Amino acid sequence: MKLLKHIKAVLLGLSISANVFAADIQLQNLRCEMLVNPQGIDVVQPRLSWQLTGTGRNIMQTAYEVIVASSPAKLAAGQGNLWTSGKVASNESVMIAYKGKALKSGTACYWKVKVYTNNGDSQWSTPAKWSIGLLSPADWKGKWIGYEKGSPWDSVSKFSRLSARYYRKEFSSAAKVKRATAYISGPGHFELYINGKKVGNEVLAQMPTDYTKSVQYSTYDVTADVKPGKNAIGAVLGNGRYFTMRPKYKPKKIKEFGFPKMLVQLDLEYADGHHQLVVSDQTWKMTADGPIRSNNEYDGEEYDANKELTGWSKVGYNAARWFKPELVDAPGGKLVAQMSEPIKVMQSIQPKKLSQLKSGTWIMDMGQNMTGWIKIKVKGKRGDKVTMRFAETLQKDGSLYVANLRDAKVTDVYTLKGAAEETWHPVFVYHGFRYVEITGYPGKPKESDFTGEMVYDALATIGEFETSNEVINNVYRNTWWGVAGNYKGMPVDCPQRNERMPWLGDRATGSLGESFIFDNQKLYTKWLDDIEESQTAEGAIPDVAPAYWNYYSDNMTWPATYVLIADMLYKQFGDARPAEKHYASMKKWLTYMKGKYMKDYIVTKDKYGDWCVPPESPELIHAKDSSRTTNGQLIATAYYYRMLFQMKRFAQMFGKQDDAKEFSALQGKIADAFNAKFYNAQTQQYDNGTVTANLLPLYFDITPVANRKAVFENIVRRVTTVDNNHIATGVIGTQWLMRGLTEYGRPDLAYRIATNKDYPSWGYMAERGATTIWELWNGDTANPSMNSGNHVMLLGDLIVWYYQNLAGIKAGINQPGFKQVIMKPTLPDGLKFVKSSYKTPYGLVKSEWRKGSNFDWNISIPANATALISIPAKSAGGVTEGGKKAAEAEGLKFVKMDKGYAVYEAGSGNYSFKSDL
Ligand code: RAM
Repeated sequence: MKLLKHIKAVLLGLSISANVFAADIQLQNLRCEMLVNPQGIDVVQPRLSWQLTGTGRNIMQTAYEVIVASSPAKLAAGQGNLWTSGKVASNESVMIAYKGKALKSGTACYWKVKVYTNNGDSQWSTPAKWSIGLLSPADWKGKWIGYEKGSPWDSVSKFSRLSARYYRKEFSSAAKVKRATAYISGPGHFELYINGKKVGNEVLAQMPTDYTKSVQYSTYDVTADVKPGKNAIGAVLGNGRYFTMRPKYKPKKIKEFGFPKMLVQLDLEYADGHHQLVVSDQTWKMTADGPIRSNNEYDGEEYDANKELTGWSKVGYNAARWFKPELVDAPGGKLVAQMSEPIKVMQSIQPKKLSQLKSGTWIMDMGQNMTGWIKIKVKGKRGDKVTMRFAETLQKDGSLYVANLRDAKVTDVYTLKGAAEETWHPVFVYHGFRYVEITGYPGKPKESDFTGEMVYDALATIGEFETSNEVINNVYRNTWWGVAGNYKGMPVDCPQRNERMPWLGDRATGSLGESFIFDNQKLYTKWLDDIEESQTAEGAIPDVAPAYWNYYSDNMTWPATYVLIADMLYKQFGDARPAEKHYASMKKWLTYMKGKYMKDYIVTKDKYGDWCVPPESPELIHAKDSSRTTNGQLIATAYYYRMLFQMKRFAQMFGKQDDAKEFSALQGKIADAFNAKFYNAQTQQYDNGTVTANLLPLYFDITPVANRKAVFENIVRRVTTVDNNHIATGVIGTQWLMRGLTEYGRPDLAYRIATNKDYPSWGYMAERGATTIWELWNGDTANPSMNSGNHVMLLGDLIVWYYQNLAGIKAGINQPGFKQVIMKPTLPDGLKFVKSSYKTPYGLVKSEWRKGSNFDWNISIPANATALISIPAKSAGGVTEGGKKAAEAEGLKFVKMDKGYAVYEAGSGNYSFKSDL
């Protein structure tokens, strides 16, 4: 292969240097702001990333060259009229800041890159593209339009019902457009149409925010949709999180924004350079009397096909009965570009079973607790109504179990028009369900009449993980479904009941585990902005952000997620910008909590305790037995300490030495006060000795070195005796448990907890038929008032442990974003193999090991990254790579033997190790 390339190059008359084809360097996955196809972004110094691949080992980039041009032709000609970086000596290939000409609103940027390595150079990459949105409010020429009341058929009451609003306008395009760009902000939900065709393939747009603080807009390249001559543009607006007016329904709790509204700007650019704008204003027409009769995230969507407005977004539609929209106030927040991946239909699922419950009532099993909707095919008479209700489980008699949905009605209704065949799915709602009750279906429904569409943010799945243990594999699979389904432009706690709220605490450590499965960088970057926007002037951070529910309870543990996620984005994706951007707000929060609640260096305020520990009796939601629960002040103070540890690192990163010193000094005082108050020197335990009470100070390094062994032994004693080798922690303790047990030398105990199948355990959930993760350890028996079947908060650090400890894939702290990969697997007895891979910003890391009498380990390190590899081995001499002594292998450098591991530095490439255990 290499030889062939060589010959080809000679034939082409190129000069051959020994190096040029050695590694066959290819460039792939060009990204701007880590998005594959970013349109209309409002970052004026966007960051560019690329990945190198190549054969052989130890490939490091030595320099790069980037060209950014304002047209494809210029780029092809090598004219970087926006930016020509020149040859920059650097090994950085992730998030390189653009340093070219100032980028103006609407600019399209075409770019390519070429790299030089220690092992040959690449060709220029294939081109990639990004575009800039509307950077200043003055760029928006349109007006916010809407309709600030309900229609006669609506009911703005407890179960608020509002029909969707349809808007349209015709316009003429003088000639063929060179480029057409549509900008739209349509909170709660919108669908945009041009000439009868929906623009883009996302669903449930606009991304949810606190619209009084910021409101997002989306940008689409619609060049292909606009024709010379007459055109029509249209939009449909749904409620989403904007229209949440449910008078008399928890009025203090729910934040209301008003009726759906929109702002649209279509920019037509012609070959001669002139622009024509089509904008939202009172020349548009609207109606609320269309087919979507009602839409409400919790209650469902009702669609009457007899009300269809056939051709409404096409030229020539007769809109005589439509009326002029109102000019309305802007939502209030600043307009910002959508910078995270949109929500899409990500998977289609065929039902597993459809059976008749009683005459006219059918129950369908999707085989999977999923989020999204059902697309139906139906044939019947005009006026027939098909009703679908959704639930996670069934009752004994086979009917839906809806008690745990509280008062969410989760009911979709389709009224037939009587056509030969009708297909339909809702567009402005989603449900969390495994089972569907179907009534009113004309004739006998067949499974093939229904398709489940799984809907979540279009994040790539970037991790794979499989082991020899079935419980672990099942839990991992259930995690995938749970995490994916609870991404809805923000991480929500659950997708089914009348809640679906972005609770901070649920994702504290979970977000780190999730980042091994999904490319969630942009989603969590956006969420940090939501959290910052929800901060009060005094500095309080709520438990739910955006604060759609008003929960400013001033605890430490839920808001701590703000700081933990900034750290996650830095470590996992190498992005320090969020930590830097939010540093002042995070510090402000800590100052606020200290001023208000710290007495003698103890934080006196807590709200949730170790939320959802396994209770003493099966029907309980929360334990009442005080030997199971953990002191709230202990939790709050330990978390404050941990926050300071984190903030100290950020302060050092950003050159804020005074802050770092201050945080450090406060840590010392808190540790002293904490140990004085909670540590019992006699029993060598903290407070009442729960696993959480001992684990937090131990894992956070509050425990003095001299006491650590004893405290850990007490944790082990508690787990093995009182807790009978089972989990006894809730949302807080579980965040550190698996790593804590493993790092202090008892991976076997962590493994035991991870592989249990009986109560309480993750395996128990799977054993009881869960296909996601439950809100409660006793989710099968607890009171339904708070018992979701699809909550991810109890995962704690389980997924982190799967990847970091079992697969042994971890980001190097000094070279974050996996520029350096720390590879060190833990081998608990009983686990025979792990097969895992992870797409880091540099490329694919693989770890596949198998343990028999020997240890076999195949790994891959991407180009332009390095690794520190720890191979379980009796001695360095017994380690081979590719059949040869590892010390002699290309790309490897032996560092030391360390507690049963032979440690090597490695460059990129594929390695195949064997060692004797
Ligand atoms: C419930 C939810 C949520 C949790 C809060 C404290 O409403 O279970 O996940 O974070 O309580």
